[in-house]
Amino acid sequence: MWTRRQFLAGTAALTALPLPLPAQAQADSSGRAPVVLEARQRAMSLLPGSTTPIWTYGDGQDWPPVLRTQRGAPFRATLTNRVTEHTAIHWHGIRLPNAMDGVPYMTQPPVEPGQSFAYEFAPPDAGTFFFHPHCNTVEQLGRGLAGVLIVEDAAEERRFLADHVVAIKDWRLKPDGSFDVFSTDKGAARAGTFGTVETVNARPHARLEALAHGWVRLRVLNLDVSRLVVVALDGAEGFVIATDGNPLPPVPLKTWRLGPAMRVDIAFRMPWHSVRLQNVWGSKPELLAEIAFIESALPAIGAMPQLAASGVTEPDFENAERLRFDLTAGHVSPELEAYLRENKLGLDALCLPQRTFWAINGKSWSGQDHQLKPPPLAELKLGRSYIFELFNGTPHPHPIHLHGHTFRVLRSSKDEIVPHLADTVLLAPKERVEIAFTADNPGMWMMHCHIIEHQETGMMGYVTVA
Ligand SMILES: [Cu+2]
Repeated sequence: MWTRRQFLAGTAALTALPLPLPAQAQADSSGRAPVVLEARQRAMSLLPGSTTPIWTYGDGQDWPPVLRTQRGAPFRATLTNRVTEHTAIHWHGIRLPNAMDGVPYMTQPPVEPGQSFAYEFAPPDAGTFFFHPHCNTVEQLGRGLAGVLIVEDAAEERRFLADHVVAIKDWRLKPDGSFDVFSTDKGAARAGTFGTVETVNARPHARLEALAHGWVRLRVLNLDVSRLVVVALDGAEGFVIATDGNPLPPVPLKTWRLGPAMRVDIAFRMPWHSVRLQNVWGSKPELLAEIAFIESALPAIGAMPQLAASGVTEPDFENAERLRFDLTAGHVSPELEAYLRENKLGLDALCLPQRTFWAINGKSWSGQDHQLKPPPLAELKLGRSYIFELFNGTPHPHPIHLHGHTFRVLRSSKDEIVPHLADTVLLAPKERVEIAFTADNPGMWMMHCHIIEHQETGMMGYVTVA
């Protein structure tokens, strides 16, 4: 299904794509070799004059690795673990069968060093997705274990002339290029422990190109474990065309907030001068990507390519059940205490029990792993629609991610919301947000903060759908 070159093409390539897709990308993958993903350590230069022993699924030259597949077609990938601890792959945002969701102990056994695990699913939605481990994530993702999964829709008639990945991720490095500690109590109990080296596509910023007058698509992904960015375009009129991979009618882009794990696809027509994608979160804009123009004979007319419609079922708002989830500071829940008592376990049976800083509905589920499973946050009925009312009662923002489902972000107590589909929603301090979805995917689905240290110190739970 994949040629080695396609897999290694990485992020820098200019994909000029009004052309038909290569035959192998359209073919059914059954009978073909699956994508080979080896999680292994490789040397990569992130700081001048030094190398860093990153963990990656790629070849260590380009980061992140980028896979492309077709909507509705079988996608197969074999993970082989060549690192020193167990791992797995969670396919973030993909509405897939529960057994393919990649949560160790919850949906599959952990993949021990030397072992392999075969993933297979047919992605039902086209768009910009990514994949990463769901165990000891602050370290495994911190070391670089992540990749981009682009799902294409063969029904989309016209493609963007330039289609670029812009992957934001910071690295916690010492001056010699080696990794610093991935988590600190100070960070975990507050807004997160931040990287020391900020990168886009593993460079200080991305340098991209596009033909003048052609339509450009930027697939912007926040793959960092902690950092929030607010993206804005300088030099062209941009449009938001997809959120977390899901299309929406183009909305003029002023600024767009991206918490960890969130994605936004931005379209613009390339002018005869360079365009800059910036992070305007701080006091002064920070360059994320510079898009240089290539002279062209393209006409200045022509409409923006349209994305194929989403296949997500609209919730039945009239009959939806409303459930409330409060995000707060944490403690060890009475249930967890009872479990420990019944099983004659000490607090040390919990991973890092002293580091339980966060909770959902008063329940903390902490630890780098999911071995000790509390009761679910909610038991959802298969086929029923739900409105989740999320409230952030803390002084820090939290991007909340629900597995296995794509929800509609309805309203916020703070901001005017552009209604959109998402798998992760960012809540500012004291913000109340409503999301709605149809619980149409059976299984046990994680719901957690994607500031990974918050997840691993308590802001994690799951819902069941049956
Ligand atoms: Cu959080």
